[in-house]
Amino acid sequence: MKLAIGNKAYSSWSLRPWILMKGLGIAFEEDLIPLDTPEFRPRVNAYHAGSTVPILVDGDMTVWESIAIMDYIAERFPDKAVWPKDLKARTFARVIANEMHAGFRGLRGACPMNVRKRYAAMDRGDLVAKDVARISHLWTKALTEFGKPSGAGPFLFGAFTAADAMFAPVVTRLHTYSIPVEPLIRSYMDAVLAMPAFVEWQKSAMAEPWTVAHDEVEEPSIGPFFA
Ligand SMILES: N[C@@H](CCC(=O)N[C@@H](CS)C(=O)NCC(=O)O)C(=O)O
Repeated sequence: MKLAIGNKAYSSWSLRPWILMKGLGIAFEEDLIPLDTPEFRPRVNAYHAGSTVPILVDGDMTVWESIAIMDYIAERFPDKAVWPKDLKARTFARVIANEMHAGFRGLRGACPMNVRKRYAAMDRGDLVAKDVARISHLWTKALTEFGKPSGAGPFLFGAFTAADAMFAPVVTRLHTYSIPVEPLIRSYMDAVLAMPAFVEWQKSAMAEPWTVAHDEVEEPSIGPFFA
C-alpha cells in the first residue's frame, strides 16, 4: 500500500491515516507531496484529479478522505481493531470521529497544526474556547466510560484506535498553542505524543525544508515542539 501525504509539519489530515497505520503496525510506503508548492497539484492529480491528501493506494483501489481511508483499512485488516470491538464503544468512537471530521473549525482556523513549534498560552477567542470545551467533554466521556474501564491502555477507548488517530492533530494543536486543559486530558495528550509513531512523524517534520505562510508570522515561538 502507498499513502500520499502532505508535509509532516503542517498536514493534519495526513497525520490521521499515517499514525493509524503506523500505530497498528500496518506496513505502507509513503509519498510526501509538499503543500503550497508548484508540484503539489500535478502530483496529487496523478492519484486522483482534484482530490486532497491523504490518498491511499492499494492495488487498483484509490481512496481519499481520511474517514473513508480509515474505514477501508478497517475492512482490509479486520484483525487489527481499527475501531473498538464493542458496539457501544465503536459507535461512540465513530460519532466523535465524524464530529471531528466535520467540525471544530474555530480551533482548526485559529490554531493551524505545526508540530515544530510551541507558542505561549493566550486568549485565543470564544470559538477556540468553545471547541476546546467540547473536545474535553468528548475525550473525558470516552476515557471514563470506555478507555479506563477497559484497562487496555491510555487511549480514548483503551487500546489505540481510529478515534485517537482522528484526534491526533487536535492533541498537537493543544500542545503547540499551550492551551490549558484538565489533568485527565493532559495525560491523554501525553500518551499520544509519546507514541513511537508520533515521535517518528515529529522528527521527520523537524527535518523538512518547507515552511508555509502562517509559520513564524503570527506569533513568536517559545521553543521547539518537544523541549
Ligand atoms: N476532508 C479531507 C480533507 C483533506 C485536506 O484538506 N487536505 C489538505 C492538506 S492537510 C490538502 O490536501 N490541501 C490542499 C488542497 O486543498 O488543495 C480529508 O478528510 O482527507
